[in-house]
Amino acid sequence: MMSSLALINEFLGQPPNASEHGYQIDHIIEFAHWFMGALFVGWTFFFVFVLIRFRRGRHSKADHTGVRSGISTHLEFSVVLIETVLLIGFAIPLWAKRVNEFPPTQDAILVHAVGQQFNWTFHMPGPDGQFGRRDISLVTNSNPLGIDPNDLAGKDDIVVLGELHVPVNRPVIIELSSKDVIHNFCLPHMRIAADAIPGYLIPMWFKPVKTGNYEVVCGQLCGLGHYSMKGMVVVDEPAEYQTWLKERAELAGTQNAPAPGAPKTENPAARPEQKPAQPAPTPSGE
Ligand SMILES: [Cu+2]
Repeated sequence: MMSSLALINEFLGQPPNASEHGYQIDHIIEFAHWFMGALFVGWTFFFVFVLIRFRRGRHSKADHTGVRSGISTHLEFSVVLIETVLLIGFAIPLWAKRVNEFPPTQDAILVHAVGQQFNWTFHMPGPDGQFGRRDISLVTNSNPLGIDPNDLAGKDDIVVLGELHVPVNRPVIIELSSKDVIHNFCLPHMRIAADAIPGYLIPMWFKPVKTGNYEVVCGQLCGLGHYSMKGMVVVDEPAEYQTWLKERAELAGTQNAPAPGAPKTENPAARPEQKPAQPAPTPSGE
């Protein structure tokens, strides 16, 4: 339906859209480019007109007073008014809707995505639906997210490096954080991106409507290996997703079980008086 207008998006190199809201983003990009194109043509004609109309041969002497009518004041005021209406009436409310109105968490797939130089790690709550407590002081090579081994909620948690699976036609809420510098979780096919900032939990959401493999790129220059900071979001049919989830949960069950005979507290930082670094998983949209 928007195939002719969409040519400009193809020209700009936009990959095909795979999310529910994506066509709205495409539409605004198309609109903005065609609108700018019209302004460019209009101003070019005006420029040529002015070159001819005020040529030296016709006005050998400059007029220091210039235009005497109030038309330019009216025009400038109208431009300010129209832009104010566009910004306050449309742009800000639409943006607020996107970042404040999240789908209900019980219908959604909840994931934590943690950026670090130079990869993405995904954390899912496992069969119990609860994220285990995370503490930066518990981070080791085998526990990249610092999940507390003494927290029961974390026993079945699923941690995957680089590749996330989600089912098609279900909203996905991703809470972003970073272990080192500012990264950006950018999903071009889903028409969504958000920064991952150390010390913050930033929620974002989208609803995939097409199965397939979709690349995650880091959208912030985050260091020398930035170019290689890629991940993958695989959108599965619900049955395939359940299979993946089950495999991952079984793997997590064997990995997270405490080794027999291991000392109770290996890390002194895991003492109970340490305050939890993990807020409630419900995104508040701040
Ligand atoms: Cu990065």
